[in-house]
Amino acid sequence: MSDYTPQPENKFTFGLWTVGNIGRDPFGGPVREQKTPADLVRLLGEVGAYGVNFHDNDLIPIDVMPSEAEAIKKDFREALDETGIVVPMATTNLFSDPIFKDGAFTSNDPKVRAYALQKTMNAIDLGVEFGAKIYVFWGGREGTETDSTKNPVEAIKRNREAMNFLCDYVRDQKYDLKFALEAKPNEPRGDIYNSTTGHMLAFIATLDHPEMVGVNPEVAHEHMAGLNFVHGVAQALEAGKLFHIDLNDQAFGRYDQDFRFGAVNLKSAFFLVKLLEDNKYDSSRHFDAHAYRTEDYEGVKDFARGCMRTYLILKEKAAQWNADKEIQALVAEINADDGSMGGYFGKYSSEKAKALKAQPFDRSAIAARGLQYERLDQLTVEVLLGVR
Ligand code: DIG
Ligand code: MN
Ligand code: MN
Repeated sequence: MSDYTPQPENKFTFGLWTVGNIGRDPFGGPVREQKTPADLVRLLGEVGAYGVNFHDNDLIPIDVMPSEAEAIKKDFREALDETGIVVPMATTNLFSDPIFKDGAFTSNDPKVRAYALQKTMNAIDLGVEFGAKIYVFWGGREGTETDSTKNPVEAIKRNREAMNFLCDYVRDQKYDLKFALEAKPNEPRGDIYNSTTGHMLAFIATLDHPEMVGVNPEVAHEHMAGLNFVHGVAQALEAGKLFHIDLNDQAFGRYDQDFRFGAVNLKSAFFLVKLLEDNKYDSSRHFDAHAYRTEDYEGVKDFARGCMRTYLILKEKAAQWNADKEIQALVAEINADDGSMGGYFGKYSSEKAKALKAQPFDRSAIAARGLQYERLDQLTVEVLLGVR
């Protein structure tokens, strides 16, 4: 049994906006004082995080004077040096300023679309300055409240044009940087384009440089769409496109709750950790979440520690599941193969097709087999409940 202390190799990261969330919601103002980026880095150092991520304006407020920006960056750099915290990912805030009220890259106003490209290029420069290797795009305002306002085909083309331009910017600058696209079905817009990780994977395939672009799936966002998050992540992994991941939790059928990792759906969190660890996922484990509005900064630290502890406990449970003799015997039985069908799989041939069309099958005998999934799932639940 480990003591669940986070280690650098876990690559646990938090955004400045997560532990720096001051508790505003649509029905109430702040409940915590705003901390500086440097102080948030120190808080993350105290709880044992590996890295910190930021939107451009989390670090440098949008209208700050250049001299103040330099002072903020200096303080931030000092805190990074002091704590050893690194910056694996950066992103652009293309959703807070009123100019983005109707989107950024998909806005109907070409001035907004052009400004969004300028802001993103500057934000990419800032992220690279602090060592970011992954750049996330979350198009929070790229959507509509009514489809009378925008041709959805045109919106896709505008999104693609922006992505292609920015991929070429990164290539032109010779930055060692990859893009990770983050989907969300709605909120703050009534509907957001490229609403799930699956949509993003399809969109990436249409870009000029798809090799530079992957996905950043978020638990809460796929749950908002009523989807099995583990299956979406598995599809991204299998396609070699899981460049980053936003871990948190979310009750189905709710607004974006961004709860502490594992706070709601422990079983799906377990299967997610098992998938990531079994597949030796090696990028950041980013907790894009925030503490309850009820908390002070000690509670924020409890939140951050809880995210990391729950991940490490579930990582240990996954190893236990993989080593459990009764479970593994069942898994072997479920996947038993007498080799008799082997000649029909793999690459197609007309001989295979001809032979398979002649192959007799005793459907009722095959269907009569009991698969023991109830037993396997109960054993899984008992691993999670700590009684095995
Ligand atoms: C929200 O889930 C989004 C923004 O916070 C940010 O752009 C992205 C980075 O993880 N997640
Ligand atoms: Mn979210
Ligand atoms: Mn996110």
